Amino acid sequence: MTRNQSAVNTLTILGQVFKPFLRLLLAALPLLAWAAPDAAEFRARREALRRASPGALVYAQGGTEAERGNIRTGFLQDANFYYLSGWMEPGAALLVGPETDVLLLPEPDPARDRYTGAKQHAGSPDIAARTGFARVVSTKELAALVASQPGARLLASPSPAPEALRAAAGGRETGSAVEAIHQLRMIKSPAEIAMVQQAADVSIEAHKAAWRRMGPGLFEYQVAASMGFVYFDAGCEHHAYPPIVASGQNAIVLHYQRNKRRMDAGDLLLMDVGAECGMYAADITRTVPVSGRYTPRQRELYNAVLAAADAAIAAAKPGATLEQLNGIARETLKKAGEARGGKTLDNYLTHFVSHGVGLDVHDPASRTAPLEPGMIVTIEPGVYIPEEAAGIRVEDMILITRDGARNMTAALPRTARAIESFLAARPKARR
Ligand SMILES: [Mn+2]
Repeated sequence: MTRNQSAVNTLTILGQVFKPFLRLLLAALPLLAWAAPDAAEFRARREALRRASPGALVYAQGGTEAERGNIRTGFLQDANFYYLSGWMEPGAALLVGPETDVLLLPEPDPARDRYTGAKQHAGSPDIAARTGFARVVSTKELAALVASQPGARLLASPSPAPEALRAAAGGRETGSAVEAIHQLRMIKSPAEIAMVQQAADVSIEAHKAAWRRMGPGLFEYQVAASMGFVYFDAGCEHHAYPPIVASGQNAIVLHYQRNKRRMDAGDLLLMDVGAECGMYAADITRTVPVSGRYTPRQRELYNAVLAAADAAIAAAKPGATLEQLNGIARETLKKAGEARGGKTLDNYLTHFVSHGVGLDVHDPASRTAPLEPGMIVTIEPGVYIPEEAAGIRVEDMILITRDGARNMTAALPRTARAIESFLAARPKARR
């Protein structure tokens, strides 16, 4: 799916909500499409990689598809290759050399195309304009291109080097280009920030749809289905990760994925669900009371987790580190109280509280390097207390700005009071 189509689909959702304004929104379409990364941005990323890897010849390989396509998952493009090329078709690769960039496209394959559609190749009309690469050649030319740069260091993504590069290198040593590409990916451009915000906004609507539907007697998979409907209906291509819809005791399992339990009145329901839209991921968690109101003890624990999230977000700014934010969240939980067994709540936070988000739901990020403007990370403290059958997590996505941080997912209610008000305002017959 092209980026333009994503914009159209977002407009479709908005259109349902604000039907009278649909015409006006459609008039704004070129503006929204313009927000996505364009050929000039992909070229600038390759230039940045060239500057970061002087004297190197970087080979980045895209995702490949099976002869008749990837039956279970569909085709998935490699994130590093996409970041440098913007190219969405299978079987491609690129070279970023000391002087020039080359896109390598597979030879035409009519037998495969019968299953997965026609692909562009080096001889396709206007291929330079379609790809944004001045030079587009067949993947068969890889060995000759590598041989033409005998003095260059060979670096590869993924690493260790794929078979195609090792064959073309003819015994020359190959290093990793992954770290250099990840360094670039850590800082999001304005176009990328807009893409992540779009995935976040659609995912927020998915969470709200779940809250409208959920209640005692419903199965976890039914809640997951309601959430997926919202983002697939909006044109998003994938779950950013398998939906985690965990009621009661299940919420103690951090990456619970069975989603088979029927929830009861009095349970908490943890939903860690996000969409991938136009290649960019969202990652959001809320924990809500199935019957509409938290018990006093649930509220106490929820408020402790929210306070930890708020403290970490308040400390997020350029120069701070994720290690520090993790420590602040833990310290807040420690002061907030104890579980029934007598241990302080920080003992029940069994994971790190942050990671990057972008093309991947766990995008490149450093725990120890200073945060910089343009980084997008999650803040997601939780407590998982088996003896109280309580698993609570609150996860937001924050953008590091010049002087602090902006919560990109603040539009989804976070406080116990705001969540209860939302649930109380639901229409009565809603399933
Ligand atoms: Mn996460």
